[in-house]
Amino acid sequence: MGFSTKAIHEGNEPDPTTGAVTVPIYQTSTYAQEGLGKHKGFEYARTQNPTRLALERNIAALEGAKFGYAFASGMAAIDATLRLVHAGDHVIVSDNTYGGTFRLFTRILSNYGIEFSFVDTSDAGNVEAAIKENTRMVFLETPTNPVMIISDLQAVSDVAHARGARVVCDNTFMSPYLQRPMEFGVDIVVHSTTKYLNGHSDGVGGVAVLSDEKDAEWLAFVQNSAGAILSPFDSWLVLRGTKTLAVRMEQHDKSGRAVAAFLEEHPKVEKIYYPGSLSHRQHDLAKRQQKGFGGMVAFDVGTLERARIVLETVRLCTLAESLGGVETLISHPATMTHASVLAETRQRIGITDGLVRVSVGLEDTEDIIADLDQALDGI
Ligand code: P1T
Repeated sequence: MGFSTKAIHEGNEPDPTTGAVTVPIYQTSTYAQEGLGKHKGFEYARTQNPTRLALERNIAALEGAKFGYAFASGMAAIDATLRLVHAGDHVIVSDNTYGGTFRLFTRILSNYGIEFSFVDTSDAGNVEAAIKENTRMVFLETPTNPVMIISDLQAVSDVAHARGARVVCDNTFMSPYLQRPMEFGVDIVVHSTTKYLNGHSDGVGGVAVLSDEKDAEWLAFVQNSAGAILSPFDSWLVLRGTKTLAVRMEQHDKSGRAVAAFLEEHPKVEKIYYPGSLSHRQHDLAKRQQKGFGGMVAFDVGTLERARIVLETVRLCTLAESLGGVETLISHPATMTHASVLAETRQRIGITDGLVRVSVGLEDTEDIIADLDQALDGI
């Protein structure tokens, strides 16, 4: 079955009671039971909900996983996934992740005896060198938010598995349409469904998918015990979103390439970050493990003042955090999404005060480019 067929049908069987072709929003907190221990597989809505279950099956199928668990946000999905490690365990993390991931690991989870090493995972050799006796997990984000560093999924998985560590990949920037990490050996894929999977900027959510039965059992236990579940309505919104994921990603990718090519030639732009560009040092690796390059483009205009002009002069693009929706969003990572990353780390990985990030939306490509052009003219 092809990707779009799965996206439209997996988990989306017509409703058994009415025949409704879209999965209903089961807005209920509990379910009537016929007798003690006798029920239809649904007892209480934190534990099971048919709308959420449909979404979990849908995204698991798209990533090529057996099991999926949906959470109240991308961060909740990442937090639940980290419950697979315990006090005394060591986790290796890409040194450029979404700022919220860095904050969760360094400010919260490190208080519970989990040790984190942040390394440049774009070189699998760095991962190998950082592995210790107690390393139980390698957490990758690829391409990274916002400077689009790529990690070699197969090489890192090989290195980690040789030492008995699981590999987790945050696949938010690509979506399963453009990259399926499990095909390269990754064990667990996490997403902020807030982004491309929902695709319409109208719901916050997250998901973790995996195939290992024991780990899946534990994640289900964590989902039910800690309770950071995705609501039925938000599950339904994401289910609706994934049906058009393929066509949306094709267009995000097409416009992303065009916007990157425009920015690369622009005299006011000092540097661009886009894996589809031949100037990206990992262009070949991106081509090997991704089906496209997507709609996320970052560019450096040199100073905070110049960045401010661009961010405040755009008319069509909206100055806002988040990404992956139908509308083009523009943001300033240093003060917005990555403000919680140490200043020294930000400088080292290229999140300078002059860096601007664009989530290229689904408006007409020439309108997006014209808007960026007039904003850059303001410099
Ligand atoms: O916002 P939430 O649904 O909790 O997802 C967190 C998250 C996780 N992983 C990646 C790669 C992300 O980009 C995010 C959220 N990112 C933004 C809000 C942003 O503007 O980059």
